[in-house]
Amino acid sequence: MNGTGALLPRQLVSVNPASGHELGRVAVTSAEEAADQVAVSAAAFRRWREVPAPRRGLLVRAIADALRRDKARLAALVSAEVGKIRSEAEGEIQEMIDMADYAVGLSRQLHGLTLPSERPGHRLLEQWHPLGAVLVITAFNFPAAVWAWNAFVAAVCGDTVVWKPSSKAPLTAQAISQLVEAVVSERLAEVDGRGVFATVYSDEPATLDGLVGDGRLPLVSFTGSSATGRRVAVAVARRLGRSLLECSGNNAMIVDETADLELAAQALFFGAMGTAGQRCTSTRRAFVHRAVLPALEARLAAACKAAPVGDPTDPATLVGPLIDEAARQRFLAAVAAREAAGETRLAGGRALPGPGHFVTPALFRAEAMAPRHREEVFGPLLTLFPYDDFAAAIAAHNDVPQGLSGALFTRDLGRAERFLSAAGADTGLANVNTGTSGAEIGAAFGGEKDTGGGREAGSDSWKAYMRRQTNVINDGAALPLAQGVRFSL
Ligand code: UN1
Repeated sequence: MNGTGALLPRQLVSVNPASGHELGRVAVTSAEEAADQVAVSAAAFRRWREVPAPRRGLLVRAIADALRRDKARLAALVSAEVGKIRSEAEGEIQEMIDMADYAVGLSRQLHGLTLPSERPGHRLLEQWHPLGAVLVITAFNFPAAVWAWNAFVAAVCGDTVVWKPSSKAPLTAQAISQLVEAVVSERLAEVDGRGVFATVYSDEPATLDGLVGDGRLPLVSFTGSSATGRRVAVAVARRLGRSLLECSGNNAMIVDETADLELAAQALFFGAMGTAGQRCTSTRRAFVHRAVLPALEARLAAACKAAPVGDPTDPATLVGPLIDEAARQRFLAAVAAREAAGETRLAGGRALPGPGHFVTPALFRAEAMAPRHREEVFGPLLTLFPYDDFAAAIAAHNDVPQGLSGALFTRDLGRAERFLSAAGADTGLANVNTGTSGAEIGAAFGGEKDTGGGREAGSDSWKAYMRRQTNVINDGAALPLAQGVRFSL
């Protein structure tokens, strides 16, 4: 209550995880306002779906231009709000730009099919129509790019987008939303994009429940933990909506005895410690052939000990802070559990004093997988396991509930093929001689099992944002029925 007795809206407080300082606040969208926004987005959809797709692409192209102009400012904000080092924060805005460029091209390629009919004078078609207003829920670790994966594709497909960003990164979402709003109003004469993009800011479960249960949102795209993703999927399924899930990862790399160890070490170091280990594609487990384990272990331990941890705006820093104190405590608990279980700590795993939620990159060696290795840890932690048999290494690689990304370093062609075969990695992304994280947008991104099965970004991921319609056209003078059925007057 303020002095006049009126209720002030609650605010999301954005805190710089490196300094602990408040960066700013954003008013929480109430459940009623969120429902009103859905109504506005659903109404805007009815207009937007009739704008020709290549014209819709023009709006996304203008947004890409604005992002290019504003890249440095937005990257600085991502860095301040979620603690990414400068190069990764710039990479995140670049990922948005790449996605926008991709979507512009896609706006002229939303192709259907023609199929032969069994009936004389008939033709079968398949075409793709816009779906509706789409809810996009994103996480703190990619506070900008994951929205772009969804929003730009959805927009060229003729959908409108309601964004529910992470409550830990509201300022990034606000800056992007303002940039988009400015472009939409500048371009009104060219293309009417009013109501195509909207944002609701909330950390209130009732608002989230209201949105995911709202039948006016035919698709819910969710990025976050498997636990929350499961709840979202159930709520959306109850109303027979569609969900597109990008949930947890717990990714592994296999390094065999023929591998280029220097490249493998670099890929493991970036995969495990980059973004302070807070990617869903981060590498948490490495199965290393026993013959090369000592050499790789020494190389990685040295890298972890030398890794500059600290202020993400310092160009020398490689490992910034964890997002908040709760995240740091979870990381330290995972380290403690590994020590208690008798794993060998080769480097790091300690909290650093001072403001900010910093930890040193943790490297462990364990003899074999245990239940603790099947849970996702969101922080800079890598466990090395020795292996003797390649088939057993693939089995261990797959022996987790999650199924996002996997990697193999080898010079053996047969093993590379085996890893990518039906009996190989069970992950949505599987790489040879490159790491688990850092996917390009041109291909489909997503994973299996508890990761949720969704695919976003490139390839044919756009089909998730459209409805398929099968058409039969008869240009003949008769009405033959399929399967030879006779039924005439
Ligand atoms: C995520 O961590 O949520 O492949 C997405 C990558 C990035 C996307 C990660 N392009 O690591």
